[in-house]
Amino acid sequence: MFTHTRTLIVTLTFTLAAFAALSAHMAYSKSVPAQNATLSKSPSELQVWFTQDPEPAVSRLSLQGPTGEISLGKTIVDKDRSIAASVENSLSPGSYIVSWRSAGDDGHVLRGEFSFTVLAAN
Ligand SMILES: [Cu+2]
Repeated sequence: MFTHTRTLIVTLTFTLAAFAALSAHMAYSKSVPAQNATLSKSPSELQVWFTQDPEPAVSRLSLQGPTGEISLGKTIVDKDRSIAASVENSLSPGSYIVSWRSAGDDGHVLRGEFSFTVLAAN
C-alpha cells in the first residue's frame, strides 16, 4: 500500500512537470547582436533565438535607428529555432533597437525588443 502510494505520487509529479514544460510559452533565448551589445562595426545580419520553433507566418524582425526605421531583408525562419534578417546597408554609428515578433507552439504572438550600439570607426 505504502509503495503504491509513493509510486502514484512520483508518477503524478512527473506528469505535472511534463505538462508544465509542454504548455510553457515560447521565450526569447539569445540574439546576435546580443542585448546591449557595443559593436565596432555594422552587423550584416540580425538573428534572434527562441525556446521553441518560431511560427513563420507571424515572425518578423524590424530595426529602428537614430533616424527612424531601417530597411531589412525578409525575415527568415531557421531550423535552429531562430529568425534572422539581413542588414542591407551599413549602419552609421549610433543606438539601434531591434523589435521582434514571433509565436511558438501555443500560437500566442510574443513581441520584444533589445538595443545595441554601433561605435564610430577609428
Ligand atoms: Cu503562450
